[in-house]
Amino acid sequence: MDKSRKKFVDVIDKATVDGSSLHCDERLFTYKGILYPVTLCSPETFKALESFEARSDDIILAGYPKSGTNWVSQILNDLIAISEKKTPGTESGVNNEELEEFPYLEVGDPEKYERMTRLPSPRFIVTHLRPENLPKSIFKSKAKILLLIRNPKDIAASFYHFSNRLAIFPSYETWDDFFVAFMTKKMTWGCYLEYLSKWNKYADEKNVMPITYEELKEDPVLGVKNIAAFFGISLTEEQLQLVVERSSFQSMKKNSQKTHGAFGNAFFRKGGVSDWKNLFSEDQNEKMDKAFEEHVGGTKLGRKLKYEVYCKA
Ligand code: PPS
Repeated sequence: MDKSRKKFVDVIDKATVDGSSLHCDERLFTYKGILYPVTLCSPETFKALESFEARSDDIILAGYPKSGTNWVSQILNDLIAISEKKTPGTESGVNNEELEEFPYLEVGDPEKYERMTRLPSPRFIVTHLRPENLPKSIFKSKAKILLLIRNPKDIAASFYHFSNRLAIFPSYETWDDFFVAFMTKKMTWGCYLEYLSKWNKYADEKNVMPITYEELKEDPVLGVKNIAAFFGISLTEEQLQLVVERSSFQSMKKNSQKTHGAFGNAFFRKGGVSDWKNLFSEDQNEKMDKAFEEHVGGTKLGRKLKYEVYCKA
């Protein structure tokens, strides 16, 4: 296993073992009206999170589950290594294992925020949370937030398969069962369309840069360049190519056992656009089209997702 990924792999392995001894109904709990996995989050950690102190140079990636957060984390980790004059992919290019924290802000024990005060800058933080559930200091500090979004039909398709692979989430007997849960807001980390609508309020802020999974997939070179520019990281042509190559779906899938452990395959399933076409019925398409319009039609994030291109049958 990649030494720098030990914490990540340990947390996922343990959560999966703990989750498999629980009935589906016992795998989630509600905090402030949103469902979270009991094996990863807790009310105590959420309480402690309120007093988390963000720094202005924290590098934050916000994305709903299945939007490609592991992909963009790989890109950002390499960019941070480059900004520190380290070579991505070498032992000297990774953080000290002792200091490592599970990168998702809301996952872990309540003491993690105290430990995070000892991490050197820049700290890399990922979160699936909606903006109103993030600690106030994140917005006050003006830390830069890369907001990753993906078309809702592929999010649903990806989440369905993932839920049935990892016992962290409830499993679903059929796609139809999952679709009902997705549309009736019974999803872990909350309803995706509401997530988009909440983040819309921040989409114009100077320190928030929205990016779509689909644009990154279409032109990864441009995507990585834009991300680097947003965080003020300069890159040579050679470094750019290295970051793009190391974050390709093929490279990440090939490395997944080392970086994500025994469940690596589940994190890197298809890595494409439009897999939803294999699952959605005509009626489900209509329901999603209508709900999308109601929640984010005509908004900045709604337009950025190019629903007509990526979500029309
Ligand atoms: S998680 O579990 O919520 O953190 O999942 P997340 O990483 O956010 O999203 C998983 C989906 O992203 C795809 N993926 C990629 N796509 C393109 N390129 C790269 N490098 C890449 N890495 C991960 C992954 O395969 C999941 O999408 P699906 O559609 O299920 O394949």
